[in-house]
Amino acid sequence: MSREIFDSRLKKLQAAHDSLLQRKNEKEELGNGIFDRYRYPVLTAEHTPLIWRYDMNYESNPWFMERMGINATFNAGAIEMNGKIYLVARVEGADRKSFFGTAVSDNGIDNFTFLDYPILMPETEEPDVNIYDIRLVRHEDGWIYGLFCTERKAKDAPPGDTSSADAQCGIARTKDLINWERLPDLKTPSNQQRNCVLHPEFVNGKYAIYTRPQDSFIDPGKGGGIGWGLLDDMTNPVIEEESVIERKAYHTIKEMKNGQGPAPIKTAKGWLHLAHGVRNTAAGLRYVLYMFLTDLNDPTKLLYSPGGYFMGPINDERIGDVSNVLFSNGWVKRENGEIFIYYASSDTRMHVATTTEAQLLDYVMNTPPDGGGAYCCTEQRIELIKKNLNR
Ligand code: M1P
Repeated sequence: MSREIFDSRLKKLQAAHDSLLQRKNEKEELGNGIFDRYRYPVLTAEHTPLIWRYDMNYESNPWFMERMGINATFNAGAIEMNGKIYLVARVEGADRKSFFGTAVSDNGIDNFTFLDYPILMPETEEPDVNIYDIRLVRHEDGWIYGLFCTERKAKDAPPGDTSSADAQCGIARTKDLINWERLPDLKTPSNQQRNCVLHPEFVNGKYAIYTRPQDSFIDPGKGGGIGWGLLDDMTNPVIEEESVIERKAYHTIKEMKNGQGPAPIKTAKGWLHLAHGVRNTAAGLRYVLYMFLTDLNDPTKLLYSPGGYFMGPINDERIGDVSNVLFSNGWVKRENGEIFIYYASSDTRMHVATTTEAQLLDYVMNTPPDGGGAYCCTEQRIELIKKNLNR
């Protein structure tokens, strides 16, 4: 076979990939004053390197076929290092397995480029079947920790049950985002765990972890919200006592479940939290992002809890492998107070939204809390209308 097809496909695909990676992102006009969205996603399956997907040798791949497809890049942890922004994304292959791929950008808004090699996350004695949703935290002990979900087939699944799974919190640490040391999985009093996040500072001399206790793989059951527990040693991570600090609640955006997003950001007014809330609808689960603020000295003490969602899926964000989902497990506060929020839409792609600490504190402290019922919520709105008409 002539090399014509191979050469021409390679050239065209390389040009398309280069132009995708070099594309400038644009801030969407107007916005809501709380944050700015951007026109283009920052990571998609097409951003993954061609060398991850194609065999580039004519002898073994004369048609220049895609050998190992990538389905999606989403739910990325984020961190700033040496002035650059790193995203450690959940990269899902066509085989449904996820792995972590690290992409870097100078400005955090565009030109995210994956490092040549994904992270080959070391395993514990019990191999992971899937790993995803890493939260990166630079802890005051000097390590960068990655807490992620490790999923394995449920041990008690009856014969023929090929879907019951067990989710737990995997833990690894690094100094450079390249070399990772795997630590034992987190042990807690709960059956399963997802959305576990390390608090960046010691609390009363102990490590603190936000948890999300759940009875089974999808349904948190009596695991009533975002939990919290303390532990002495990350190399023997055991939480003896787990308490729920941010509850799911009837007829709210977190009616069915909620989960801590990235690690909270320390501000002068308290710890600023980004989380996801899930409600059920006739069309399936709807995931939105919401915020709350907790006490600097006691991160379990809720200070402000704005009602409703901070960010919900719009336009193309609504569509993907798991539609109607926004999910965030990464954000970065820069020295100048700017905050870059990295969020995934519909389990398919990554976006950025930019804002500042001052804007988010204003939002959190001045948005009315959930009124609990239609009458009270209408009263809250009438109060706003009156204020505007009488100004
Ligand atoms: O599909 C939506 C999300 O579902 C899970 O989140 P949670 O545990 O809160 O339900 C996770 O699998 C997450 O990766 C996914 O984006």
